Amino acid sequence: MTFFEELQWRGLIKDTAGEDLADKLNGEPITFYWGTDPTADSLHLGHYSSLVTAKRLAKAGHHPILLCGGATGLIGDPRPTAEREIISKEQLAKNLEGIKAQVSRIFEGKAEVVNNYDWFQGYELTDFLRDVGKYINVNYMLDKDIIRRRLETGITFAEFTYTLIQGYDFLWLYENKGCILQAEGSDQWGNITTGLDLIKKKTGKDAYAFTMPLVLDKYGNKFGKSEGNALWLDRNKTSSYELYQYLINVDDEMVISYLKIFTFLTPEEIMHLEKSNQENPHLREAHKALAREIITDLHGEDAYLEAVKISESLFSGNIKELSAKELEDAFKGIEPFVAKDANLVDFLVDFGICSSKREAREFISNGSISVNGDRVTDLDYQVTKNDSIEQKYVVIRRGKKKYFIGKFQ
Ligand code: 545
Repeated sequence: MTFFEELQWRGLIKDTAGEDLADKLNGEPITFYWGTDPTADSLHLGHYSSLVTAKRLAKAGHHPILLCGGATGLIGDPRPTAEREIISKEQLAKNLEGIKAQVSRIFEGKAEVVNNYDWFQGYELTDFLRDVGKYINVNYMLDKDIIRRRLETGITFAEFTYTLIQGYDFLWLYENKGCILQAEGSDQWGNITTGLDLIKKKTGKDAYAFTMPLVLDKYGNKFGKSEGNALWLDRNKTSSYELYQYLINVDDEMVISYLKIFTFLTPEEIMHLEKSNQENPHLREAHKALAREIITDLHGEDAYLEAVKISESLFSGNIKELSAKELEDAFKGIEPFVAKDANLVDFLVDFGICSSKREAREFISNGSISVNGDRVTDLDYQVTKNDSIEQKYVVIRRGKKKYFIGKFQ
């Protein structure tokens, strides 16, 4: 397989520009770019699919430029549905720092990171209209998919102009950094073609581009959301454990396509996992590999091992192996109840774990209750702060799967 064939095999190629794109990607190192706007302080798993493709190109020897949109972020890329809220300059500056650090870390410091504000700052409006505006026909802009979809509900002049700014970025990078290719998610095709068009009109040359399809789950929803919330690449926003839980539970019929998109495992390794997924699905080798590869790339190996440890301890009931910090990660998003020393029966009723004393006694007697991982069948058992984890947390399990966490004052 050539490098380009491998990209196709992984399902990473949707739209393309440049007749000899495959030769360019298979050949000598080229300079390419990928961009993002600082609309949030972290990227999420959806964005990671295209970032990891950029990293794949870099690993194949091509030179990456990662663009953070200090200028484009001031305007906002039009969404197909409605106008964006404008973001304050302070917030943008904060987000920009977060994103810059994040993308540069994912590239292990080996990518060139640029900010388009550097070439837009002080660019006279009249110069911009002469240099760029004069080359792009409004009729052509109106024909772009996203803009067409906004015509009914309306679009401001600012958002309408956005594509010229991104288009100019490509031209600027082409002329100043020898950047000949742009790679993005497929929603960016309209902006990419503006850039290709400008480059052609101003230099007479053809540049290259490709987009990646949007990553979906088996129901056709965007990949990377858990109960409606995005899974962030920032460890402080989404813990390694949360990421692990999401990845280990992705749909069986999708896991192989995710391995192709998100990991650097070789085609042979992936085909081996595909076989395992078909023949021994209960081993979940493909899911484990997916979680291991993504979390290690994003958070490092230690974080991955910790996520596995939390998951296994919760699963097997070895709660006492976990530190207070690990418990906080495991129960993130769940407000612990305020625990007090008490007899277990009262404790279960007071904190809504059982609906009545009668039910509590029944659950305890039939072995359905464990405290910090130990099954308790003694009706006189006392729950105490002294027996809690790091003098802080008590974890009650009811039945096989229901967990409750309390925090002592
Ligand atoms: C700006 C100037 C350029 C080139 C690109 C841009 C950004 C581009 C855009 N990209 C998306 C984005 O999302 C917000 C991130 C939140 C922190 O809007 N106009 O900035 C996404 N992008 C990655 C992929 C994407 C795209 O960062 O390309 O398709 C998602 O997978 O939506 O000169």
